Amino acid sequence: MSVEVLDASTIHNFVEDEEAFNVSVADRFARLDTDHNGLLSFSEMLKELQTLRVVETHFGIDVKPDPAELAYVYNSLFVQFDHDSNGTVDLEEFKEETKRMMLAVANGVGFLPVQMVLEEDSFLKKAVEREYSTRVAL
Ligand SMILES: [Ca+2]
Ligand SMILES: [Ca+2]
Repeated sequence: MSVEVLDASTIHNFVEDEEAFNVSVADRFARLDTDHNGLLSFSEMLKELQTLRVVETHFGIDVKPDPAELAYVYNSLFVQFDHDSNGTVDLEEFKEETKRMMLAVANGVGFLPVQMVLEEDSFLKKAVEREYSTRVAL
């Protein structure tokens, strides 16, 4: 994990850069799809859902909720990804929902840069790395 400074435009630029975003998403999808059937089951998605850290960072309080509560949260997140409710998440659903969540984070962040603790390898971290690399290119 590392502490990075980001604002809404960091996230918007990343999501709107179709190529960079699609590559990151496809790459993550392939790694999560451990049985390589092109679909993510709930157990395959669980690892990704855990990195979202929705529960732990809710209201800025670092809490460890009980397992039943967590299972409920992960289930409802999975349902959010599974747009056609067929019990699995395909690449298109994964991409759409990841994008939606990133934009929701961007709305929450707003235009003032904020410091966030980011997991290595998270999409937000990729957004920050992308911004650094374009800055260097300029
Ligand atoms: Ca699979
Ligand atoms: Ca589905």
